[in-house]
Amino acid sequence: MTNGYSEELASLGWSAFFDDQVAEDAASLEPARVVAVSRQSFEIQSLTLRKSVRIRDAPQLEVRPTTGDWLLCDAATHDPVKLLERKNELQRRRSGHDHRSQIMLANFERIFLVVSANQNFNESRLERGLVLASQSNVVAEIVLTKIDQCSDLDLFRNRLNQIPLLPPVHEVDARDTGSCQELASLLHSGETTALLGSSGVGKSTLINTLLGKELQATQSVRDQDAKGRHTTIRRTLIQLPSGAIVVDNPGVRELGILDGEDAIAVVFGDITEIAAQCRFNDCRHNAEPDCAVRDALHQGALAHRRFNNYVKLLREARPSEPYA
Ligand SMILES: Nc1nc2c(ncn2[C@@H]2O[C@H](COP(=O)(O)OP(=O)(O)O)[C@@H](O)[C@H]2O)c(=O)[nH]1
Ligand SMILES: [Mg+2]
Ligand SMILES: [Zn+2]
Repeated sequence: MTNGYSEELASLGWSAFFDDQVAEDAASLEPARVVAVSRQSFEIQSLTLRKSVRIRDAPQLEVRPTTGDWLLCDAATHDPVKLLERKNELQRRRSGHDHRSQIMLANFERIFLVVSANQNFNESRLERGLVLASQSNVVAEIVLTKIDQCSDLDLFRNRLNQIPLLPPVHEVDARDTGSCQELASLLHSGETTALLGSSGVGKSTLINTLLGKELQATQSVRDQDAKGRHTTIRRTLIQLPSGAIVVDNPGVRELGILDGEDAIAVVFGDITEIAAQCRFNDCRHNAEPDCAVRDALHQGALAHRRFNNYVKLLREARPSEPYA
């Protein structure tokens, strides 16, 4: 235990969960957070320094560190000696048949699902993000950007309202500080928030606005072009003046789901509930008699799009199924 750890360490995200993992006799060890990861190295930040460590210079680590990890380092040499147990992880399924997962981020408190109020808006992608958030045991909030460019905001509000069990929505012009004030007030010192959303929706813009300066490169997308270029290559923890930590992520479209069946059941709780009324408890909602889900689809109580996405995500979540 680090004897009543400091507020400074807490502002990096340290908490009792990590403190409890430090042995009594570990005075010679210093906690450091992994703030960025690239192919062959990672960057750590402790109370005393920030430095880059090559993977091959950290042979004592059994697991490859990911952004957000906490390490214990030798207080004299600053070499990482131990990776602490993660509070949670954001994992994605790699494409292909090998159904492996990749850990993108560890130890975070919240996900902002960023979507834009334009033709890029997509309910199914949003639901995918909600499953990822539920799978990593954090609350999600939705950030609807580009409201300043939108001539029919009610259209997007209605589309959002039609998604059952939706978390709170924050409408912003991501370029405007005043517009992002309410959002900023949600972010507390030491808490880590991951931004997820397709390329071009305004994640980097939002981070710059919260920071009050241009740190993240933003891209000039032609808004008619659904595909943006990837400006954000590395995931880096960024500390705001308030002490809150934010981290940019690649597009949610690319984030495959693996082993997320429980999370899917939660996010699609409305379907889970309807399915409980089917005559057979292993009903596949295809051609079985007395299928409550098909009834709900026929009556319009359940949207076809939502049901199709539910089926698609469930199939993807099963490791035995290949995923393109
Ligand atoms: N008008 C307007 N433009 C925005 C807003 N958010 C982002 N943009 C613009 O959209 C483009 C893409 O933003 P960027 O932050 O790079 O998207 P990212 O790929 O999600 O990081 C940039 O040209 C931004 O200036 C917004 O709320 N309103
Ligand atoms: Mg970006
Ligand atoms: Zn059924």
